Parts: sequence; structure tokens; C-alpha cells
Amino acid sequence: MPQNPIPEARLRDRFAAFLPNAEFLHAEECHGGHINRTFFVDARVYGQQRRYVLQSVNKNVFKNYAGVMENVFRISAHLGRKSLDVGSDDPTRDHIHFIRTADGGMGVDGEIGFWRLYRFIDRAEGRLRATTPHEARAAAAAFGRFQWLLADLPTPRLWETISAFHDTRQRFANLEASAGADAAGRLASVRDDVDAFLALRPEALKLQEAFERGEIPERIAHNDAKYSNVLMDTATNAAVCVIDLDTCMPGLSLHDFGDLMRSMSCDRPEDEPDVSTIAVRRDMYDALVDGFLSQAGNFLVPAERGLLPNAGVAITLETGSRFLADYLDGDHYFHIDYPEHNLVRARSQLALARSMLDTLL
Ligand code: GN1
Ligand code: MG
Repeated sequence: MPQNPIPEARLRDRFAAFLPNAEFLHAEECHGGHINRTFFVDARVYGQQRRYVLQSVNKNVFKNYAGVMENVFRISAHLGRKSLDVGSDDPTRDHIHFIRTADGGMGVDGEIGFWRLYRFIDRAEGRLRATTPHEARAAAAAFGRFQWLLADLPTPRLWETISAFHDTRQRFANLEASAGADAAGRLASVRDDVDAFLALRPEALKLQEAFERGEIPERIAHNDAKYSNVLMDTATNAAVCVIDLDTCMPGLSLHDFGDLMRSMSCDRPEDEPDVSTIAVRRDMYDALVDGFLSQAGNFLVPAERGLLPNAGVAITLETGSRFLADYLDGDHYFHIDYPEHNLVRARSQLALARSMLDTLL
């Protein structure tokens, strides 16, 4: 859906629920995510200017938003403990520090979103595209490390914040259902695209089938391991902090490696309109494997290692099928910037998956 502006008075009000004594100076929207609304807020606190991230969690997508908040608080606390245990360069920057509301809650319940606040991490930024193997290796290592640090998260099991999130078989069934319903009257113009995705379904199902055969285990995964979800140090290009923990829940290690490949094995953006420019870069793929295994290599079983290239194909096709289904439904799920945006995304994902199949498998 296109986004409506949020008045500054609402942002001030939400922010005050967390830090009532701070002086709100300025807010600016960050337009990266497809689901939540995110704002950088500058404020003066005890005489010092500080920056925060104020975010509205999309309650339409995250229906169990209370479960989301419980998960992200537990995950951040665990990462904080682990960073002291395993030795961290900077525990103030290597995980998200959430701030409770003045009355001790995890956030503020609004009409369309659940508002939360965390500290901005200085000298680091989320970037849409990686162009060098150095960046790819660093980001992949950060997600491998993230999985490793969470492997001993104490019970209970994390909430499944969106059920069947990486149920690829269900995602393809949803695409078929959206094509069947043709709610926005767009099927005639995209029938070839739908057929192209459905023809590749066997490739997309490889991870799920290996899991169902018991060959690869459930783990705690980030489940949205794209490049823009790891903040990179603006001076050194080191990976600083993994962000966007809302879909961090039980999943497959390979779901994350697949998203790393989807977002970094090619240096074109997810919504590249010229599909002739989309091709896997072998140097980027090799850097992703190298970086991921540098951290996750000590716990991955041989079947997981064997499926690394298939992970990219599966997640790229799954994500592309979701974009196409949303286009067919009339763009209710992902934020879009122009009417054909979801279709452009779906076609670029299809081209990328094909290139992965040609070059890596
Ligand atoms: C969405 O909101 P954002 O950009 O972090 C989506 C992911 C997709 C991604 C594609 C909850 O993530 O699953 O892979 O877009 N998140 C949800 O860029 O559906
Ligand atoms: Mg996300």
C-alpha cells in the first residue's frame, strides 16, 4: 500500500510516552522497510542531543504484535549477555537497545501500529545494495554470528510471529489462489509470470522438503536476512549490528543464507526494472559462503552445507511469488512507491533465481 503521512504531533506524543522529560527536536522518516513505519527522532536528553528510532510495528501484518515485542526484548537481552560473554568490540553498538515506556511497558498500542523506541546506532547505516565482496562477506558473517549467538537462547521457544512465514509450499499455493481470484483484474497481463514461477516450484521446495525428510534441523533464524538489515559502519564498512528482529523465530539456517543470496549475490536492487542487468556475481556468492561459514560453519550439518546454493533459489522464488501474489491481490501487503512496483520486484526476483540456477547449480 502507498503510505499516508504521519503528523509530527502524533510522533511527539508517542515519543513522550517513552521519554517524557526529553525535548523532542526533529523527526524524519526512514523509507527502507516494506511493512513497518520507521522514524529517526532527534531529542535533547539531560542537556545532550541524542538520536532514537521510533517505529510503528504494522499490526495488520504482525497480528500477534505482543508476541513480536516479547521476542525482540528476549532476543536483545540475550545478545547483550552474549556480547559480554564472547567478547564484543562494542556492546553499546552490536545489538538493539530497546527503551521501555515511562510506565514500564514495551511500547504504545496505536490504532494501526504498535509503537516502540530504541537507540539509534551512531556511525552506522542500513544500505540497500552491496557492491563489493568485502561488504558481502561482512554482512554474511554478521548473520552467521547472529544465529550462533542465539543457538543457546533459553526456553521457551520463540513465538512464531507470522505463522507459516517460510512455508514455501503455502506461498506458492497463495500465488495460485491469488491468480484464481484475480481480485485486481491484473491476471491477463501477468499470466506468463505466474506460469514461470509455478514452473520453478520444485526448485523452490528443496529446503522445505529436506526439512520434512528430517535432513536439516530447525534453528533460530532471523528470517529477513537481507543486506539492509545489518547496519554497516560508515567509516570502516564493518558489519555493526543486525536489526529488524520482528521475524526472528524458529526457522532454517538456510532461510537466512537464502536471503543473503537474494539481496547480495547480484549488485542490482530487488526492484531493478531492467532484468537484463540481473546476474549472479560469482565473487559475491563466494564471499557470502565464506562469511557465513566463518561463523555458522561450526554448527551446520553436511546437508545444510550441501543446500547452500539451493537456499538462494528457494528464498528468491518464494519472495518473488509473494510480490506477484500481492500485485494480483491489489497491493495490500508490501509498501509500494508506484503502481507496478510489486510486479517489477517479482520479475527481478524471477530473473535472479534463474541466474542462480544457471550459474550455481
Ligand atoms: C519485507 O519490511 P522488510 O522490508 O524488512 C518482508 C520480508 C521480505 C522483504 C523483501 C514481515 O521485509 O519477508 O523478504 O520485505 N517482511 C515481512 O524485501 O513480510
Ligand atoms: Mg523485516
